[in-house]
Amino acid sequence: MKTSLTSEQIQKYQNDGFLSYPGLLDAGEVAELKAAVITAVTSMGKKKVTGPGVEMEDGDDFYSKVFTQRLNLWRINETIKGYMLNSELGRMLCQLGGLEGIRVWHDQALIKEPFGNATAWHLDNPYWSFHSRQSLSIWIALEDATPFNGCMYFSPGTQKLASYENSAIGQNMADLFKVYPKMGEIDPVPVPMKAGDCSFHNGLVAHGAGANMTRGRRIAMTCAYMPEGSTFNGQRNILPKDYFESLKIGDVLENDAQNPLIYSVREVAAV
Ligand SMILES: O=C(O)CCC(=O)C(=O)O
Ligand SMILES: [Fe+2]
Repeated sequence: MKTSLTSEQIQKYQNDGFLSYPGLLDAGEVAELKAAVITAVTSMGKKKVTGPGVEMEDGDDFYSKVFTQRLNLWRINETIKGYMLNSELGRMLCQLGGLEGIRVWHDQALIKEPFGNATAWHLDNPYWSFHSRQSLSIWIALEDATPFNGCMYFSPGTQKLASYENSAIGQNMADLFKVYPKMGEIDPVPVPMKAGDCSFHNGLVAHGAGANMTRGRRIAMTCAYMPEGSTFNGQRNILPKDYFESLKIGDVLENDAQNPLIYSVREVAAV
């Protein structure tokens, strides 16, 4: 895995709220991670989130046909864990976000199946159980992602216009721009990728993806990360029932079994 960043790339991420990063994985790594993702997703059947305490299942509704979404695969597959919790990747995420430490929020395989629905414009962080202007995600293409099969699109700089209001990933592509009309005045940038390329995006940048107009699968492995020290905002999102019920608003989210710390400047300094 390539984990080096230039100062230009960091600057670009901070201005635009996203960064296209070619060549994260080589061909051997793509094959290894893709096989692991397919095995893990297949083993879950219709269950969406690994582990006890979160009973979410796929249906036949519009959202279920945006992508096959399976979360927290790192818990059931050592190969996926090795990539998503990689400390060098963690260091890179901290450089991008200007952070001192980073935890996994959740990973997710996002497979836009043949003829799958488009992913409406949305923000990520408002869905989650903490609010942060610096949360971020990696989106790794395990098959080529093109404008035909549903590659990602980002609207540069929109993270600066966002609060924590959101719109659902529903049937209307543009609902987000009813909440944030100024975001709708910015030209979106498509980010086609070869297998092994990735993007990074801020949890408050506007993004979406087109429909899959092909008969092949668009397979992506993604992971959302939470800045160390983030606090509970009262939303459950995918927290297990018992853990959710034990939390009070304002508590620091520092449960290593739920949200492992993958990199911290302080821990490196202490070694
Ligand atoms: O893969 C997609 O279609 C959307 C992905 C996304 O919204 C995300 O990774 O935050
Ligand atoms: Fe998203």
